[in-house]
Amino acid sequence: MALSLFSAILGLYILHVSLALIILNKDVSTSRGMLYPRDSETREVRSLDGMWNFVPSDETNPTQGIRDQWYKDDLNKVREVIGMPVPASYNDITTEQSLRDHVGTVWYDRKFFVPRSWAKDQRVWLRFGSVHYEAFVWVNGELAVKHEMGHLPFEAEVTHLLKYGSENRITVMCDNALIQTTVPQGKISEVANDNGVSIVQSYSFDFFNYAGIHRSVHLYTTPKTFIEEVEINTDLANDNSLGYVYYTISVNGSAANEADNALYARVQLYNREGEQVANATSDAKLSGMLQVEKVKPWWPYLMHPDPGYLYELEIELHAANEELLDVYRLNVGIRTLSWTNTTFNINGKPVYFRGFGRHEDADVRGKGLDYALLTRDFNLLRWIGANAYRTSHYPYSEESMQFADRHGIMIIDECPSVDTENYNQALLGKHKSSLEQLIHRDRNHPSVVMWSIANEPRTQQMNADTYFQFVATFTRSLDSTRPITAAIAVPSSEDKAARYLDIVSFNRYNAWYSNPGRLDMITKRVIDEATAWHKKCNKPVIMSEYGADTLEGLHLQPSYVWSEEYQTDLFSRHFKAFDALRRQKWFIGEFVWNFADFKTAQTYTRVAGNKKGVFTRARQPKAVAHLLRKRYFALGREMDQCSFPDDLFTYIAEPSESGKHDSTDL
Ligand code: GCB
Repeated sequence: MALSLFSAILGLYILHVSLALIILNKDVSTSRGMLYPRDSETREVRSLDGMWNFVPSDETNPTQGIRDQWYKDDLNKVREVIGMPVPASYNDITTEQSLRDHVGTVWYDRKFFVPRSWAKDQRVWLRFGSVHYEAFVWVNGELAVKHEMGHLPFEAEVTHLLKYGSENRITVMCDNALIQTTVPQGKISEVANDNGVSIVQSYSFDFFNYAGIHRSVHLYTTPKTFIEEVEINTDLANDNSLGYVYYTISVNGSAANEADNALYARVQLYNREGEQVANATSDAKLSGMLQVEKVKPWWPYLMHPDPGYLYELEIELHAANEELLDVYRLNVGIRTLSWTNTTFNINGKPVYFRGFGRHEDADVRGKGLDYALLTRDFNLLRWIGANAYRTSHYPYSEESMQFADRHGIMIIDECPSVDTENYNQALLGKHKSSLEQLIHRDRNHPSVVMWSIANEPRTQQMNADTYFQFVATFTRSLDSTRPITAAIAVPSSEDKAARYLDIVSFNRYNAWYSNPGRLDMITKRVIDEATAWHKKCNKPVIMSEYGADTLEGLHLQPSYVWSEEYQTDLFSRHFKAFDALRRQKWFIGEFVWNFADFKTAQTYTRVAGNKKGVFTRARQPKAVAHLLRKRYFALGREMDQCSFPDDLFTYIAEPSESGKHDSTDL
């Protein structure tokens, strides 16, 4: 009897545990609208960037502001406020450790006017480029919108919340807490300190959990009936001389007069000179196709003399009586992507990626959008001859995606899932939602050539198989025109997820985390690991991270860990492996970790952050940058016949008799 009771309890326990481990593939809500705010003859955009009032909540009382309704009045009536720039992370703006490391909620508010003319016959929208991690927004004391997920935009119609003749107030509560069901994951605990306890946020990912209003805040108007979504797909034919632009438009609202509800769109495409090269009138479903003769395809940097060619698509929405309702313009690059189990092709031509993992990170502003920094970064990418980067480890600003389109830099677009583990139902829902929001935001960018569904997920763990099958299938269902990858760090023999990818990317730190100092233990290991991945999955393979922390100005000969010489030697041993792998054809790219030094959480392995940058945090080259530049241009010349910049080589001596075979002539 006792035994059977015991087995019954055991049975129930096993059932309970296995139920907890079952993950179901549930639907997630989909985002709407969110076109990048642009002025037009029917729309007006206003920026709310600038100085806002700011106050952190007490860490031990993060919901006090909600309970006490701080949003009902000016923040300076409830607490003493300080000035805080928007956009910026708040962490490094003051001199206070308590704000740098603050865990939980902080509050922002500011006042603004909207012109009286906005009251008439139109709608007003409030849009945030990103707030990390969770945001609650009130306008004049009323809740306007809530959003969870850093690095992605959100918006709400606020027409009914605004005062058109007097001053308005906007209040934002931002929560940076990361737990096991947020993307990315983290843990919050209470740890004893000298005076009691502290709330401590921990996370395993290797970048500082900057928070705040990271990107621009816009108010913009649309007509009552307006273009809410645009989806573009492109194709090429006749040896890339004929281009096709397929468009689908969604409308929000209906025409004033029922009879006029059969809306249609007139769509025109302009080249860089502003000449119209194609036009079309949509069908009643508001979709259609434009055909472009003598098309200029979108090519990556150094793959063509005129990379990043963009057309402008002008969309006019009309009522059946021809009344013009709305106008929206966006840039379009015409290109094709295709892939096999050994290649990745753009416009039918195989691509070899030479790029970087990066971060949105800078002194003082943290992850805040900064056009000066963005421009400098793209100048450096061009200087060094890179043709790609991965948005490790979260979506980057929409403005940076526009830069990438224009400069012909290919983007592996990553969602914010880093070090994913302890797979659970709530996490899956948010992970899928992050991809849905990302794809919705970025699907029209020609620069986006691949989706990365995770960085270093713990894919050896139980449930990783089902979990990633769901995530990959979901991603593909949203966009089948781009391949899917993930940057994996578990050994190929233990991984359970790569089979669901189209392209396998792996991260490995030979002669750094494993066998530090052993430059003689790189080349073969890289070749062996890439080969093992290809053998296991029969897919193209990328090395998505390799590198060494390097303290600028530290020179040691013979090379020694942390010195500029060591980083240079370590890269060179990787280049040797990559060249051997390139001969195998299925090896399609090399990505350095990292573009620039960046801030991390405090730990004894980091000296003021991660120093694996090829550039310093101030965006100046370390010694290795010059080596990498020579390689990236050499690869560009070998594969795409690009020319060398005049200053690629410095004069050393007269070339030898054999002239062209001088060792510097790669
Ligand atoms: C990795 C991670 C990256 C880290 C890097 C490092 O594998 O993907 O986020 O910063 O290693 O330097 O440890």
